[in-house]
Amino acid sequence: MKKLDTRLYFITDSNGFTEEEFLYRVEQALMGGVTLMQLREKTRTTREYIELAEKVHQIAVKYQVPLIIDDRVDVALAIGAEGVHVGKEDMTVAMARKLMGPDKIVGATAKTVPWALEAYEQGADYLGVGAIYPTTTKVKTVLTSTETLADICRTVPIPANAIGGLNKGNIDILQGIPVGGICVVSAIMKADDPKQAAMELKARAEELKLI
Ligand code: TZP
Ligand code: MG
Repeated sequence: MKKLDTRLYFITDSNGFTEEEFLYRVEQALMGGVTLMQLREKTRTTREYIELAEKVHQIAVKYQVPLIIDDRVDVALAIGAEGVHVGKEDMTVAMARKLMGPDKIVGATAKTVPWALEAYEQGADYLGVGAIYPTTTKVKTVLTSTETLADICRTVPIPANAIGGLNKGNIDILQGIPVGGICVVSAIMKADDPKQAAMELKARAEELKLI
């Protein structure tokens, strides 16, 4: 598996799709050049989460893209995923790191510099910072200013990705901020053509020298 590349981080959302359509979209996104992927499921039972994660992981492995499991260290370990992402309501970064071991990816949400530093000190490999714009994805979050994002990116020596309402038409707001990359759900998941959407988003981010 390739090493951590946070440039175009795609977070999935299976809501509203049949499993077949969801898995098709996941594969299309990978074909479009996603560099890191997170399976994010909030309402499935453990068994359902694991079953879907196994299917998504099989696809991700084909494209050599690490799969991160949202919230659940147990699910990540059970399916041999490459990593886990934890927020303030999940187990601490330190616990996730201890359980996942030194070689797996542990990501964390951070909305302030102290919070980002704490996550880094506890062993996080990358941070997700946002929401930069209001989002239509179901999530408990508040807006994070681009000033705070920039402070975090300049303070913490791990990649910090911008997240929240980002798409190819508005990522220019990140110009000049040393982000690790961009994280999106809807811009790819809900696109008419997820492969095309991923390609265009990556091209735009490259054009703006964000990634
Ligand atoms: N955390 C902060 S905003 C967000 C998460 C998980 C959702 C981002 O989704 P979208 O559709 O890219 O706005
Ligand atoms: Mg969480």
